[in-house]
Amino acid sequence: MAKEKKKPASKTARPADLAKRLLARFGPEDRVLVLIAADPDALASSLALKRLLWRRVANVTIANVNQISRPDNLAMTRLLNIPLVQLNKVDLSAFSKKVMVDSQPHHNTAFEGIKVDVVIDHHPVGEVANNCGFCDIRPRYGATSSIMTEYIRGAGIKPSSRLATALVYGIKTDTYSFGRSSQLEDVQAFQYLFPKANHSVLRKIEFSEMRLKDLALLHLALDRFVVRKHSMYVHLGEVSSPDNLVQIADFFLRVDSVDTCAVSGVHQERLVVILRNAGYRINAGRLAEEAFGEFGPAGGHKSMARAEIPLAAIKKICKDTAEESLSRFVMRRLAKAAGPQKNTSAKK
Ligand SMILES: [Mn+2]
Repeated sequence: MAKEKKKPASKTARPADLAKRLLARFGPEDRVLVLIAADPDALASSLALKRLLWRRVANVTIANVNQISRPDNLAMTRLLNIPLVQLNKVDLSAFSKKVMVDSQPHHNTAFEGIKVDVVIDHHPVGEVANNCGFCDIRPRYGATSSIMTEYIRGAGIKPSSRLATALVYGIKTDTYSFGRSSQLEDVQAFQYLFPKANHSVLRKIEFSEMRLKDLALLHLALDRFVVRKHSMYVHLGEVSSPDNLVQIADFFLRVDSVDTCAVSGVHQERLVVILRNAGYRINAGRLAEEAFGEFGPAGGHKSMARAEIPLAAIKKICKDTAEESLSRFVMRRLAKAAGPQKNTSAKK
């Protein structure tokens, strides 16, 4: 009986056996704490674990270490009714078992010193995780949601549409809709879950890109934008977070005739420029570097780039830091940087 304890959760074990071994670690008296760093994959995985333990333990509490701020994550927790508590408000001694999904103890300083009994994850294996009683880490997988789907199926559970929706979104998010780091197992889990998901809820979660308070800035952007051929630009003045500039840039790319866009604003004495590009001709990273590299950190890749210029660095060029001066500065630098690219290809 004792020999079974040390055995690591094998990657080749059958899902049914694995599920059995996982569930054998819990008893009806257990008060279980599930620790997560809340993102769609972690949220879905915690919901799956809660389902696996349903009627097998006294209770399950899901605690997130981070503050959720992304609109899609907020919509997901609200619409799928995922009960969460903040980890720093939790009395750890009130729980007899601690489980970590989609994370490992070394991922977050807030996890330090917490002895976990079970870890199920898909990130590269860290040392601490190996010391826990039941450890199933499969770095090959694109999402922990895919692993959890195997547990659900292995345990003979038919997932509710709420759980299926969560897991589908978890897999989609972590694999960038199978654009990268996905495996056959992720596809198989997705295929199984897809018909069971609620697609209008799923679409609503995916479309949740803004908070209500962000609409004021969108209003300003729609009021001010300029279009030149297939490019769009707007300067938004002082913003509370550069993330707001990203939202507007992503929104502009929804316009069919717009391939490239730039959105700028001021945050903490820095002029932040966000570039987005979906066309073939332009390389956003190179454009950012050429236009703004001499003033501050600037770069990125073909489709996304950003520059952060200390306002002090452009003092000599801009006569002041009024919105109009900054807007003109960004437009001029971008036009100049984009110019020679066209010429070199035409010279040939
Ligand atoms: Mn994940």
